[in-house]
Amino acid sequence: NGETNYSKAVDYTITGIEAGAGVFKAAEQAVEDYGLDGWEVQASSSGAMATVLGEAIKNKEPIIVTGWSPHWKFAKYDLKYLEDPKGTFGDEETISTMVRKGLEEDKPNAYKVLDQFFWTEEDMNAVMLEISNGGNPSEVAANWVDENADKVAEWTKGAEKVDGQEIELVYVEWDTEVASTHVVGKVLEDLGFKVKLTPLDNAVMWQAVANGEADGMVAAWLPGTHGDLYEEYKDQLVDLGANLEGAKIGLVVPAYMDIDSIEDLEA
Ligand code: PBE
Repeated sequence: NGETNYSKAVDYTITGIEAGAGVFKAAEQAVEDYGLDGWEVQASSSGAMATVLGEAIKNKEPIIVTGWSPHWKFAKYDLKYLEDPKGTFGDEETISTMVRKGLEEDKPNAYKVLDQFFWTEEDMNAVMLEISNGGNPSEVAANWVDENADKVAEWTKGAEKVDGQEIELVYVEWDTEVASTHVVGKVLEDLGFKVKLTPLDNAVMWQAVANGEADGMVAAWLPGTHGDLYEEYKDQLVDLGANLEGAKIGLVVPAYMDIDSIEDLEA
């Protein structure tokens, strides 16, 4: 049947991203949970995954990727999540902000902005799409901040200007996090901070905030995607809560594939 052909046609391979990503680990768990013996989740990078997905779609070929939303790929291509009746990928998630202990005392104005930072999937999509179309992340973020003064005013409410105080935000080079981190970074810069944005691997990002090497991050996907890292570090971090709601991870395929569920895949 068609499903068998799809499994064979993709060579029993799920096109993954960085091995440290939560969605990569969840995909490996799905292989186990759904008894997909002989399947492989191929480690790659978010950028390479997006390129391979684009090429497959251009050629109308089948492909299964580790996916997440918000993400510009849903605006650019007609895609769908495979149903996950066993719940391996979890339900709706929030993206949360985590800062180091002591930040509130050391840099109260930065703390205030990070605490108040909250936007919507639509906001994030606008920034992500422009970056995916070749925009420079800093420039795209600066334009968004200029054009959304009302929203930014909510985030900076009660925060005072500073004079060159340093602040370091860490992130992973996932499209979502490139967008959010550059926007928050720009807002802090406009307040007078000297902002450093440092891309790291996922586990290292969590560790850097937990041990106080970095000031904070806006890239914690919870409760599922980064649940293991949150458990490991939550006592060493200050959890400032959600900065975006309605995020999701899962296995994603082009809509032209006649398959609906992970259960339709065959070992
Ligand atoms: N992601 C994007 C990350 C979180 C943000 C879904 C690729 C992950 O899987 O860890």
